[in-house]
Amino acid sequence: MKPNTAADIFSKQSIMPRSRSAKQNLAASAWYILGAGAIGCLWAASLQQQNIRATLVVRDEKSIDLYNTNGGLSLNRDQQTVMLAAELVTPTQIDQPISRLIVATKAQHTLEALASIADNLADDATILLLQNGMGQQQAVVEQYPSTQLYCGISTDGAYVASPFNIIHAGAGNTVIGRFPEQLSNDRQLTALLDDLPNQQLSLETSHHIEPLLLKKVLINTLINPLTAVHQCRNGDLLALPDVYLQLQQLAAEVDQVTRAAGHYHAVGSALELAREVATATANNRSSMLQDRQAGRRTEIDYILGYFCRLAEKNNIATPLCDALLNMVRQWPVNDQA
Ligand code: KPL
Repeated sequence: MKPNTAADIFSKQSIMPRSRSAKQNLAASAWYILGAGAIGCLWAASLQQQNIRATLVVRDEKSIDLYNTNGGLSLNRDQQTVMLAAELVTPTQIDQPISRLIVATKAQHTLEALASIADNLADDATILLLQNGMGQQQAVVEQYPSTQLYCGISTDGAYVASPFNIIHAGAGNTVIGRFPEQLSNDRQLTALLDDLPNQQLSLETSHHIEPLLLKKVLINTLINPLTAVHQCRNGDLLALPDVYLQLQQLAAEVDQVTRAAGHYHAVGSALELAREVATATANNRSSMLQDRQAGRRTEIDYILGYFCRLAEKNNIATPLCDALLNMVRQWPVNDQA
């Protein structure tokens, strides 16, 4: 499938003929997964354990070598380690239409990752985004308008101990819904859930995923940048008085933005939400702190950046948000990381 260019998005020609239907090919039951990080590998392993075919799409042959050296994909859950034989391909090795796709990359890599497999993507493919952040969902809808987009919000705690060795440290749950939510359909949502690893992971569906996405991005906006700046665990945001003051200020700015944008009734008080999650995940190192410490590019533009853009649109001054955004953007990035 050819992605829409910006010009296409605003023209009528963006409605593409359905040349390759998911129902017409045998690959329909296989999931392809973009992003071989903790969540991508956790889902690949969980699908595999439930006898649903899953193929991880990796960037290059180097990743395939790493996988072979590891002897497969290892998943540690409940103090037990299982070794699974996942299928791995690079984008150029894909020789079948992709009708089901999970995207578990960092938010900022979504469009680039989709572009790498776009030639194989069925026009009516089902795409499930398992990511943090806001902004990328709309971009996918605009660039791939004939696909069926779903988003999952997960509280599963998983990390990569070393390449292709995944620890599922905290069993959470994942809520999945159609994006945009006006297109939500009972039958399709139930059918989707049946084809996901619902025996290995705790999965739920919702017809109203948008407020949940907003809440999640709000929580990440409060917790991730401050833990990354102060290099502290989530619980320290509440325990360290100077840091807690900043959390309060940040929450006050975010509340002003959600009020002005008409989202406050859906998400509620930012400070309350952040306090709840920081308490429940007190011992966690946030994903942004992990990215900073590993020299990876952070998802700041899709987390705090989302609120800064919303603030600007609504003429709200957000000095702490802006300062944090600039600070995090300037951290050095090691592109090999
Ligand atoms: O989602 C998270 C993250 O670190 O990205 C939270 C909820 C803050 C848990 O650490």
